[in-house]
Amino acid sequence: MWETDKTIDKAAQQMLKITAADGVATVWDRYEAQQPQCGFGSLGICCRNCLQGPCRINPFGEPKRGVCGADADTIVARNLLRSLAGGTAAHVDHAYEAVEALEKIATGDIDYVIKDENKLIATARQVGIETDGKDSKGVAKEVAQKALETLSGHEGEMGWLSAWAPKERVDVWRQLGVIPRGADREIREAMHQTSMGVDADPTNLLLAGVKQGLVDGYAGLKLATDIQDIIFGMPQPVKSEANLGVLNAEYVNVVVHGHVPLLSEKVLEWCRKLEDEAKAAGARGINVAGICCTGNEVLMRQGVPPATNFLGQELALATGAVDLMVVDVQCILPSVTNVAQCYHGDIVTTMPIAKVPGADHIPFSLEEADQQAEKIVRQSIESYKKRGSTPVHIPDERALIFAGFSVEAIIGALSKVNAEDPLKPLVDNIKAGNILGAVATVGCNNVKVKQDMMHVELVKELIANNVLVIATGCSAHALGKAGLLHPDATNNLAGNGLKAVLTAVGEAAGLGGPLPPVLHMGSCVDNSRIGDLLTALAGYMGVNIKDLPVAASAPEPQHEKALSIGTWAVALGVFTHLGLPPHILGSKAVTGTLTDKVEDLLGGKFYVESDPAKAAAGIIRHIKDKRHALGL
Ligand code: NFS
Ligand code: SF4
Repeated sequence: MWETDKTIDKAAQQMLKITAADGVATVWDRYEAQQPQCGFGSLGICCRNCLQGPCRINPFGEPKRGVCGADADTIVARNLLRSLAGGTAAHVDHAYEAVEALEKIATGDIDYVIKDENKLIATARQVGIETDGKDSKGVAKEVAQKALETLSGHEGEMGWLSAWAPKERVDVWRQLGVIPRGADREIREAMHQTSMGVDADPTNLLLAGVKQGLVDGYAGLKLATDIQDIIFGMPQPVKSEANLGVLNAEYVNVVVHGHVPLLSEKVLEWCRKLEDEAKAAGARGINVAGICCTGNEVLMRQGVPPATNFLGQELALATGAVDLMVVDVQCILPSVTNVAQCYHGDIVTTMPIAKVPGADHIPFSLEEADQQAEKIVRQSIESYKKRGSTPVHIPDERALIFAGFSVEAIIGALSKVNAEDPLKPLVDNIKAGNILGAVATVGCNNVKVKQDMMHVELVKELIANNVLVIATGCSAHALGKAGLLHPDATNNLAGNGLKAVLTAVGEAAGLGGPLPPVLHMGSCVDNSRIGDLLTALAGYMGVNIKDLPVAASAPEPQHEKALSIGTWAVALGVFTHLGLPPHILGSKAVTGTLTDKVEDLLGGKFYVESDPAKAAAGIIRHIKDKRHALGL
């Protein structure tokens, strides 16, 4: 039963037996081969930022300083800031692609359109653009211009932040001197600040880290979500299914993997257009499934079923049923080509910065998006024809899920209970204690944790204690596979207070039953929706975000992006749980600041706990403390 030590996902367990029998290495095997992992790296006390190194600090004795004189605190803080800049750069680059698309839509030379004019107008007004008497392309052009200033401005306060952040927060950040200018300038500055012989002051480095968190939140997450909503439409509740059982042997199976919906939306469009060609090739049609966050994007807006999350990507290929996996950027294991070679299926990379040896590269551009998507889908049909006698093992595992809970969709459901004052039923129930509080579970899988276990165990405990959960990213995938994005989970697992509220809202919204106990809000960039919801709730209750009975959790964080998102959450004043420590434990000063002292400055802090029951207890204790402070 070794496979149950690696994952709680039944489909993944079945596939692991197959890869083991076939002698195909997966992420779990490579993790084992890495043992023991380097203790210096784990503690964050190695530095290779200059050619006099690499240097490492002995946590138990000498040496206490690197060749240049940097001590453990400096090295840990510097490494953390570099990681934060890495995660932030990924989100900001993603946002840039969406902004570039909006700009080109406005000037009329690409095959994308504006699907949500209301969001365009609302966004324009919020960032201070006069919209009266202008057509939507004119407004789009100005919005794109403002967005570009947020990305590349060299002075002043970041526009997207000023437009959206609560005033109380802006004052706190301004006092600390952490309000960012343009994103590119701040990311560049973090790289400079951490280079040899620049900043040695851990406090100053950590404050720069907070600034990266704000860049991530506003120029990454929020900007990407706003522009993607404008181009692809606002998510509305959808039903779908999750897990490898969504693959279908009788269809051409196309898997979209990566992060930016500019590619996946086009591929989906062409899969629908070329159905007949697939049928002519002997298939029953084309079946599209998603992995990682681009999977969340097309789930939220199009109902495309998610096949699996981060740790399952190789296992999807091992089914032998994936005819083509097309990827853009982020969270793509370089091993996917090996696994595909052992089984079946083409791996197609599309971005100039994300190539994988052994994959086919079809460069994707906004100008030729249609031609390229068409080419990719045609290639998937050709690949299907070559499937031949490859054994196909699709685990019969799929769970029904509901997704698409944008803030607008949640308010829409609540307005069925109280049309005049939609937030009132939610807030009244929080005040009355039927809902104890709310927790956002976000982020990745990490091979160091049994796949999905932390997400699922933590959330079961929270909902049993009447905590409403909202989820994004690979956390939402994990919870979906485990049945927690379905109304049955409300009936079977939620505490009585939470169950009663979700039932009342679900019935008023015409679902004929409760809402799920976990509301799927989208991809990792959609964490901005959580920020919007918290801002709205705090505003409605007349308190600050840091006073709300809420928390965030990345139960199985893996990517640098998860650290940047977490830092933004802490900067907002949110108590933020991590199921694994980042590589900072080699500095007591840095660890102590992030898990304790920072609370006095920002109202939020990190809380690290690897046991799901203890983590739930810690989060619930925090929520109860906040309720108490509010007199609830
Ligand atoms: Ni978020 Fe998404 Fe998943 Fe983690 Fe990777 S897919 S952007 S980084 S692993 S949640
Ligand atoms: Fe060593 Fe300092 Fe160079 Fe880092 S910057 S490698 S600690 S000499």
